[in-house]
Amino acid sequence: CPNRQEIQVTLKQVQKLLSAHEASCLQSLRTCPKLDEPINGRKLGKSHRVGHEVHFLCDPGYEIVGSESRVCQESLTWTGQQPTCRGLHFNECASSPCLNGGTCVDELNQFSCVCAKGWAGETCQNECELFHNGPAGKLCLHKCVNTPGGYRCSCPAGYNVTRDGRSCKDIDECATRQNNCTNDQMCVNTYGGFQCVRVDCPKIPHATYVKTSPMRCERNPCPLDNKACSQTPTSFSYHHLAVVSNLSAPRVMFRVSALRQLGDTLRFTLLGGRQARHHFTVQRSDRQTGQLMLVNPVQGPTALEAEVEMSELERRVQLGRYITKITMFVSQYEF
Ligand SMILES: [Ca+2]
Repeated sequence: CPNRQEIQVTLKQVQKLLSAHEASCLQSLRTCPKLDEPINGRKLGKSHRVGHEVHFLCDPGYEIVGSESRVCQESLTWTGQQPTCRGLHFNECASSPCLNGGTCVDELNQFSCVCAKGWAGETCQNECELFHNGPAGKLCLHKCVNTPGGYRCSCPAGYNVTRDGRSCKDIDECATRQNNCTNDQMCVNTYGGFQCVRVDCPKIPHATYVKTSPMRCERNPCPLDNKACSQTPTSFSYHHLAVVSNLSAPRVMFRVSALRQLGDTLRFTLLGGRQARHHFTVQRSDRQTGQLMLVNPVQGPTALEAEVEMSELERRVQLGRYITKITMFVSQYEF
């Protein structure tokens, strides 16, 4: 008969065996979800237990797309992607990849396009449409024109395409004699064009004016006892500005200042009608200077006029009035 110690050893061994069996039994219960066979293919390996692997094969004439083998993981999910079997004679042209009337030619695992006249590129694409609002910004500042295999930018009349081929630069008609201004006119270059301007001195009762420079008129001396004459403006200055459309506001457009101050006070005022008041205001920037501010963006094409009056006073008595007329030519475009 075995003694008590021998029985205890045997029992321990049996216990060990049983727990190992239980563990492997439990492990075999842990499986991944069932996998389907691909259409036109087969699945090799039937076990869906953790750690086991299945393989996929495609029928002759088909190629596998996706994972060729997948393993059941501890998380009870399969590695990889469910594969499909794609016919070797898959038609790459099925998705109509050739644009703008191009003809698609199906080749092994690829396609090529025979483009219609005037188109080129891998898919006969229109570069203007493809890249017009790409991450690098607008392809062309103004307009994109599709060309075979590429594009070019075009600009409106009055502009040249810049060297980089994408932007537009105003042509200075005044500097290049591409203007038809007469001898008594002055040429003012504007964005996208030019203006011929002529300054005629104003005709005001009680005073006469004479042109002292192409853009300035000064009052002839008043008779000593003519108070009405001395109240009229001492001078008129004319200035022309060219700006693009929708210029951001507020911004300083022009400064008027006194070269030397005679009286004790200088006063700056905006003259003109409602239109001028809607777009402009006059502020003093220092003791001797007033500035014309644009307060609202202006949509072109248009021309705006503003008049700034500077008056000199000595103990509240007016010594002189100086009028500056500013004409602002606003372009049709924002460039
Ligand atoms: Ca111009």
